[in-house]
Amino acid sequence: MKILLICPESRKKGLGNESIFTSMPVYKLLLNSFFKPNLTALTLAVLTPKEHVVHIIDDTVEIINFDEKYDLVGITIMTTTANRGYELADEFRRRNTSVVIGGWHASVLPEEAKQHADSVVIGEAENLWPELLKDFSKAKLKPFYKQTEKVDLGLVPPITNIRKSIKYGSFPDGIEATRGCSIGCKFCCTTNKPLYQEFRTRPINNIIEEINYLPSKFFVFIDSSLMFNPSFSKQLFRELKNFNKKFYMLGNIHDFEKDDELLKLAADAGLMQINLGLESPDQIAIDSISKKTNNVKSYASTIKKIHDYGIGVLGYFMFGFDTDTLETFDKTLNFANNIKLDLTNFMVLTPYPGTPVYSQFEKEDRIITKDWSKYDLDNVVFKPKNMTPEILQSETKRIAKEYYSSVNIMKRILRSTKIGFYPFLSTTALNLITSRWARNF
Ligand code: B12
Ligand code: SF4
Repeated sequence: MKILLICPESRKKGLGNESIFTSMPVYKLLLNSFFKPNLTALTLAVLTPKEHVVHIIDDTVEIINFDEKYDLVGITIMTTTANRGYELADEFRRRNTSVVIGGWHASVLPEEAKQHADSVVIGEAENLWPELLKDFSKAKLKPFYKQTEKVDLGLVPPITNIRKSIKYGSFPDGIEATRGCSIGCKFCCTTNKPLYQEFRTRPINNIIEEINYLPSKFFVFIDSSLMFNPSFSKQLFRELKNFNKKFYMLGNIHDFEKDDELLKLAADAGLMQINLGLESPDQIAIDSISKKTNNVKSYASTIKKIHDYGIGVLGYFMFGFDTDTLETFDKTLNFANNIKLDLTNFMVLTPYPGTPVYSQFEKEDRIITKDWSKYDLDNVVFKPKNMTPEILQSETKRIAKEYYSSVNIMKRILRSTKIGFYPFLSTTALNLITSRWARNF
């Protein structure tokens, strides 16, 4: 069979033409060197039995040729990419091509996804995708495939040559070392039990084998947090030390507070920037969303400590918690500057379907729109408690613009020269890229 896997892009509409910019050879060369399709598509590709041919299209940077004939099209959707995914699915089905939809959004709202697909995969696909392909080849495709047992991550095959053979995508090479999270922050999709929540680790040998095949020096650990099992992470970092790679990862700040060995091993392994969900400068807000790992009082000292090991720090903050007031905006801006983050993302609280926050807002009739394309952490889609949705939106934009003023960017770039060469490179590149987003926000 000839199978097409698509990663849709939420902001794209219509069937699309290549722009002058994206068709330029230099742009393609850049994409080819640094970016690949997301790990979801690569994982499904390696789970596909070898007798089938798999093509991957990253909708962010590629044009889909609907006239090319495929036996089956698989589309992965998050909430914000759901509408676009449905649009593409409808177009393929109009041309009599069967479509399967899976991913975070489809797993929570399978009946909705089914309106646009011949079959919907609910949950992780390691067991289900090969089974589905077998059924499809016998013309016995079921409407739904649901993961009922915990997936053993030893079943995730290492992604090897396929990264080199696949053209470009829109995301740096990703490596998955663990899956799931059991902290249970009320806004987070990993609370969607039992599909994604349970924390598991992959065999270190498989991860290392995968890293061996990475075409570029840079990669990202896409794990929700690579810190939930410190002894596993330490072992992984020890193994990584001789690879001469540089990487980003997500983590929880408390893990770095006291564990110097972890920091040292991470730095030696090539960690150039850690991304931390700091959420708010107010402990009361952190407590209200059950982020048990965060103690606001130790943010500044822990960030200093991470910097001392030559690692940059990106902090994520969210606006719109029920405890937030008009004062929260400037307070957060000053706080982000004072704790000397190298980069900050300011996001709007977003009630993703399947989360406790979604159930709460739904019950309180506070959801303003179910236009999923707006569920991108930039747009306000609910009624906040202590301000209007318009104020939440405009204040978030104002803070992002102030943080990314030219003067502030220069200060951060200069400061990062003291951390190390790679954190400086990363701080410079990401501040410039994110300032573009802040200007258009
Ligand atoms: C890497 C990543 C990205 C990358 C790449 C996107 C991607 N899909 O990989 C980038 C940076 C682009 C990104 C962006 C965003 N992301 Co993101 N991202 C992730 C992250 C960290 C890893 C995803 C991954 O590669 N997992 C590994 C693969 C193997 O697992 P998987 O995707 O779950 O797929 C498995 C199953 O779900 C299933 N499956 C999935 N799709 C399909 C399709 C078919 C056909 C089948 C059969 C099976 C199947 O099979 C796979 C194997 O078991 C996750 C959190 C996490 N730790 O998983 C968040 C996550 C997916 N992102 C999220 C969000 C909110 C966003 C943004 C909106 C944030 C923002 N504003 O920047 C944007 C939206 C981008 C856009 N506009 O299109 C949310 C999605 C929540 C939701 N309900 O939609 C998550 C879950 C984070 C979270 N905890 O809240 N993201
Ligand atoms: S710690 Fe991170 S991944 Fe885990 S529930 Fe909280 S926000 Fe989600």
